[in-house]
Amino acid sequence: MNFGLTASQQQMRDAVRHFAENVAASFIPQMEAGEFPYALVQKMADHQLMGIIIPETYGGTGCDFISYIIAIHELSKVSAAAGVILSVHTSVGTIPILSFGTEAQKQAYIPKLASGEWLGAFCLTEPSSGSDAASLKTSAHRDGNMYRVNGSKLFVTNGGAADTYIVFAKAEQGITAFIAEKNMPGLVIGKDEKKMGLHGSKTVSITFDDVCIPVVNRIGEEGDGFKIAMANLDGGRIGIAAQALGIAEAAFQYAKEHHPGIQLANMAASVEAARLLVYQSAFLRSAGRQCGKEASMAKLFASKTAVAAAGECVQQMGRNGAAERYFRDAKVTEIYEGTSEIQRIVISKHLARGMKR
Ligand code: COS
Repeated sequence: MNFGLTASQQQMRDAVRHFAENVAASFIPQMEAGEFPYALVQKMADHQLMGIIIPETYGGTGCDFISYIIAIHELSKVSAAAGVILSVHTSVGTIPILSFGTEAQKQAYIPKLASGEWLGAFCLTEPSSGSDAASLKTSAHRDGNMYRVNGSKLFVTNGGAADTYIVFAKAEQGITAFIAEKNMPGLVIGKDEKKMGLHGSKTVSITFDDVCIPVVNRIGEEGDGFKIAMANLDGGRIGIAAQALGIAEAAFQYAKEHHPGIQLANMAASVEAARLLVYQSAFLRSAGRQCGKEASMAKLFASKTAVAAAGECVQQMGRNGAAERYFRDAKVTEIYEGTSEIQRIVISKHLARGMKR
């Protein structure tokens, strides 16, 4: 593994760092007040971040997966909420179409998502199934050239702001993935969740009340949905690990500036270890190699490090400045896109199978 970044990856890092510090930072007060930052998403689009890993043929920026992870990492050092908006839009809102969609679906959706004209979201979790994703209850009944989709989804990041929703429902042959659009009759957006952190990032419930989704919007075959969800969550988990790394680094820097000293040594070592795990998993995914185990390890460790670093920061600083925000933002990285318990299950399944990279 090469530990250095290429010249273009370094350029990306410097450009996103500049954007985060000079543009994204100015939206923090608005986001902390609970407003979704539509104008920031537009600026992210203007800076070609919304299609960062989408090939240029579909209107994207054409960067590699490592550059995408750099972008989330740098954004999240300044605003973890901005980081998750980009991560969900890309990893689980857009990539399922790119990886598993038909050419017609790619032509219809990817250019709009890559340009940032449209925002993407992902609907897997339900009121009675979170970690046990396979037990979801939303149904999809084939009716001619349509599926009638009925059920409820919970904790949909970007929900309400998003134009497209990758939704998982049980059809005759098993869990199936579909592309739904926000204006489809019967797709009802619920109230914003009141969250302890990540203010400004939208989280809603969504009800599918007899939503007619055309068969041409089915991703893959009936029954392929679970594997599509899992395969995309591998990449999504690296994105959330990068977000957690950003929070951990920001908390560490903050503590270092205000209370430098030997008590920071453990935090420094953990942040460095998290960085290595995050970039190792990104390197594997970028190379098209198996990365399920490494993605889960990166998420497990980076989220734990973010919570510990932000906690230490509050221990030293109280709720002064950004310390409190880091603390509030860090916790969910141990919960969403698979809890830490789920990451341990995924890692142990890999260990049991003796799977190599
Ligand atoms: N990529 C591709 N396929 C995968 C995969 C991956 N990363 N992980 C599993 N699969 C496949 C398996 O190969 C298996 O296929 P076969 O039936 O052909 O052998 C199938 O999916 C079922 O896998 P597995 O037996 O591991 O599934 P389980 O139901 O036992 O458990 C867990 C899977 C618990 C790991 C899964 O339900 C999970 O990740 N849950 C958390 C969901 C989550 O992250 N929710 C957050 C929502 S996004 S906000």
